[in-house]
Amino acid sequence: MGAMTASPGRRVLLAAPRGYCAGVDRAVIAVEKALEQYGAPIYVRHEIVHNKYVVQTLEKKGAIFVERTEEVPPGSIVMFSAHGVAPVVHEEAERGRLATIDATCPLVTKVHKEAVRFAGDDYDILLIGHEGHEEVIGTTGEAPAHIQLVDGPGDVAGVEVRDPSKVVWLSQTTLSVDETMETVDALKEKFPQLISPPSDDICYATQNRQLAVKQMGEQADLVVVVGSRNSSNSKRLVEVAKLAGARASYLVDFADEIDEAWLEGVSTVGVTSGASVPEVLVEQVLAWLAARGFEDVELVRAAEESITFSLPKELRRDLREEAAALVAERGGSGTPQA
Ligand code: 0CM
Ligand code: SF4
Repeated sequence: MGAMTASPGRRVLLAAPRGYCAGVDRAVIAVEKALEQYGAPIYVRHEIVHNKYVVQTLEKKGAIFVERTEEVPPGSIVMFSAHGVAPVVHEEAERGRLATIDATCPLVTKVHKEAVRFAGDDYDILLIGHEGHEEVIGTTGEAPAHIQLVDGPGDVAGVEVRDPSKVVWLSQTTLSVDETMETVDALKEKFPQLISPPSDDICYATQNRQLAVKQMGEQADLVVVVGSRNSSNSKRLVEVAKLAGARASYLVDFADEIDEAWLEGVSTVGVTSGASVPEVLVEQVLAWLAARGFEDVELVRAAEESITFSLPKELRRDLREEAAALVAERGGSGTPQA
């Protein structure tokens, strides 16, 4: 190890697409814009996106991340993360006299709307997703009486519904496409009349990143995925890479987490990143690899992406004034709620 020039036979396959999706880009810019327009602090309920570096960088600029709405002092501005929130969280913010900015990805909002519609038609909704994930908590909160969570094929045996002719499945946006289809097949076997969501709930970005890593995994000995441990879509890339044939695959937040030992006997390294990962972190991984003889980089392109989302409309309002008015109207000392 440690050669400073390109070594014969050593190469890097770089996935495309990788990194930021439209929903993450929008959410991160929304925090930055809010800080510019209204000044610090801007509270953010939950990590705006599941990435350590993004959170640390925004904290330095004046964002304060909290897990519960009740932690935000009355009269403040609070932003909801890209993963979405349950309606009850909007009520908490109103009770807490907070001005809100909703950075929920429009593709998560789409799933919320599907849940509301099917619950309105009195369907039993089987939500495929990972227990405890913020997005699943938010979506379930739209219709808790109608939704039950199915966390993988292993959960199917325990699913009971009121009327097997009125059942629909929906899903978290950031799941493994293949594993979800396994779960759906098992559900269909149990409930032959199960209906599918009107359009894909697993978002375009999740699907495209998995397609690229699949192609890469067929050729790479090792696949390094840049992403944080709590990032569902990033973790799925590690699983997909291994299933596609990579001998090993690891998730790292930063280049310095890569272990030299992972390179033993490796000639092709695949590199990709989750939807919440800034490109600078990938560049650092590529530099780390280049310093060890992996200088040749080939792009593995699985799809082209051009989608963008407009910023949350609340950013057009004077939220400092609104927050102050909320406190003045209903009284409040500015101290946090119990
Ligand atoms: O949902 P996941 O854990 O993959 O979140 P993330 O912040 O890593 O990625 C972007 C999103 C959403 C919603
Ligand atoms: Fe939206 Fe998909 Fe990005 Fe999540 S991963 S923020 S659902 S585009």
